[in-house]
Amino acid sequence: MSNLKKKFADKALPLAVEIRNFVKENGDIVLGNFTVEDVYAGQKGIIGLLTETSLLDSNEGIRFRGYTIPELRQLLPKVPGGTEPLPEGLFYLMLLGELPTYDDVLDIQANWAERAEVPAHVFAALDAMPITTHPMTQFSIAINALQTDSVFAKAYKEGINKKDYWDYTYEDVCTLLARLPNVAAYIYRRTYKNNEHIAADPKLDWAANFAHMLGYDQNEFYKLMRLYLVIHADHEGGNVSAHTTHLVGSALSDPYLSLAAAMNGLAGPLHGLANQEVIRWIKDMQEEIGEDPTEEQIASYIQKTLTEGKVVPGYGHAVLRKTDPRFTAQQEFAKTYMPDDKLVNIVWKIYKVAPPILENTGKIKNPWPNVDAHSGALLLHYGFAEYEFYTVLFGVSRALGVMASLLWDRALGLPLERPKSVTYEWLKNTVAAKKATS
Ligand code: HAX
Repeated sequence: MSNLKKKFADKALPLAVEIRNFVKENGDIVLGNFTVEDVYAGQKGIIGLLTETSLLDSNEGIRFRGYTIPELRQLLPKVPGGTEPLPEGLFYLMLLGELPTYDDVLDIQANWAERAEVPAHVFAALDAMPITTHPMTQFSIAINALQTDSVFAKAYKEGINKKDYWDYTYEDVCTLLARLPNVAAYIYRRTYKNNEHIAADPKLDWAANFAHMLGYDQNEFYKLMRLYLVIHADHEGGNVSAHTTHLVGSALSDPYLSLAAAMNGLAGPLHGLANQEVIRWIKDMQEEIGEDPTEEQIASYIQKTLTEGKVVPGYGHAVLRKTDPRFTAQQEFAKTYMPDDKLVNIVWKIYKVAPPILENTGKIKNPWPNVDAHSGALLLHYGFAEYEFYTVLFGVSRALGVMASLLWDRALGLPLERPKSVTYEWLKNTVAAKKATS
């Protein structure tokens, strides 16, 4: 058994017993209630999910197992002489709640490298798709195609004790995470680079190897990829991709099926697709106004977007109420490596101009930028211009968080998710009955 797997079992299995006892003892304690508005508000703010890997505060932003992004940039292991944290280390932290050593990260790297070979039929499935298929659709298809190797699905079919679910899930999670960069790089090279593929370099870390297979071998791009894959990894449990993983996984769909479903959610423009939409929106603005729009011109383009009943991509959030620290981390990276980049400076101008305009609408709850407002400009700086691919990069990263959470779901024996829905008729009758008695 690998070190990480043993440490996870030592931690998770006793905790599952402790939590079961805690719920038995305290299950009747009332913690909240719901209103009529809640029924229509997309469950925002309703506490009904358990996610251990990260927690989001609306003003401060995300903490991964208690650590902010600036803290992670300091504390997670880096390659010797490196400046950005390694995402494998974040996976370890999310899984165990402890900071890894560099050796722990090397262990994960070696383990994932052994599992990374993608079965040929996955590439054949991709090759059967028209080249114009959106990269996120290809990504979802590829993850479903990888499912043929699910050891959880195979073991379940043969019959396993529920106490062992976590074990098979662990194997699937590690194999899936090991293969995702290869699959994603294949989609990129197939779609945009003449089907000319680049073999993995096992000497590189997970993020740098991904950059290498995509065809971006500059050291600075490796750094960007490490940072990118860390900051997009998790955002507590209620966002569409994390929640979908948990929901689909709660039916004991294996990690492949759960992640493919999550990626279909990430592919929505209000969620992960916003990163491509930001660049598309800026390009459209440049086409209409010119390469280097002034602040006044940007302001009127934002007004026009709102008047046309469209969203300004990269701004707003269902939980956050301040600038997303993931935006700030990327801005800091840009200030270090590309302070004079034209597109990056447009992103910064939008940051200056957009919040007061959005706030003045009186209805947008969060006028500040989210993670997607900045990421595309960084990629474009290095010549990574195929913006329809950007959400796949997000997906590779998001897999780290949601797969760590799924593993906890199975270790804790969390049940099928099945919230109650009601009809409008039910609501009207219940409200009328309540009013009559008050
Ligand atoms: N531009 C224009 N209108 C916006 C807006 C924006 N950036 N953000 C919110 N609104 C509008 C909503 O559409 C809603 O309008 P209606 O009442 O007419 O339906 C109103 O303001 C209230 O919305 P809200 O309560 O502030 O926001 P929600 O929690 O409903 O939605 C969203 C949060 C992120 C979906 C929203 O802010 C949005 O659409 N932003 C633009 C798309 C985007 O950047 N998405 C990425 C979010 C981060 C993420 O998940 N990354 O993957």
